[in-house]
Amino acid sequence: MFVKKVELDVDARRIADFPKPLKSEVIFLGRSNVGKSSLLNALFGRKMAKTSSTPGKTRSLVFFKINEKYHLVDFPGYGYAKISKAERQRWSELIESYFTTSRPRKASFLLVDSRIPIQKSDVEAYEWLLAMEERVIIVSTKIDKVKNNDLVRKMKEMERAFAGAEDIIPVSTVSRKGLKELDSKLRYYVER
Ligand SMILES: Nc1nc2c(ncn2[C@@H]2O[C@H](COP(=O)(O)OP(=O)(O)OP(=O)(O)O)[C@@H](O)[C@H]2O)c(=O)[nH]1
Ligand SMILES: [Mg+2]
Repeated sequence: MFVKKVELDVDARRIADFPKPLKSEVIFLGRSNVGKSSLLNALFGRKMAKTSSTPGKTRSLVFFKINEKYHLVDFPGYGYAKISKAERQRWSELIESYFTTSRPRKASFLLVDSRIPIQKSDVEAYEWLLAMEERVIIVSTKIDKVKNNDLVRKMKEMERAFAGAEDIIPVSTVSRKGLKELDSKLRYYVER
């Protein structure tokens, strides 16, 4: 495992809360409930990020300090209809301000739910990241819920929808498939 030590550094609700940059940083984004916080916990080897079966659990930018020199950031999910307009506005301002601030970001891990069709919001998020010249790694989540044949087809769809991504990695935090590969990708990007 790449992560040897993890601490909650800052739970940022406003731009003023963002911590001082460390050596490097990678971020985890995706629709609400796609499994961002669960995946971080799997990479940490312990439950540090809050998870929930109801969407909209993560409501801030949660900066975890790992191995005393890097940040991994857990983002609030997009595409969740049930939050108030004001709250959604606050999240999108927070997320946009994150990208306008200078950070030592090495890569963005964009999580996409393998159980459902690729959503317009996923493609929009992907294109938005590409337009900002981000290195994007697509993580196809919850593959324990998808039959092998369907997964092969799904991966082809993702290759088309996310052409230009650095990589597409299928994972499950339940069966733990793909976690080893993801762990080594994380190390690669954080240390590059
Ligand atoms: N079957 C299955 N369920 C998963 C997997 N990963 C996460 N989940 C479940 O999906 C739900 C949402 O997980 P979270 O990790 O809280 O999702 P999130 O993307 O952080 O959600 P928000 O913070 O609301 O944006 C929880 O009920 C998890 O147990 C997986 O690999 N397989
Ligand atoms: Mg979360």
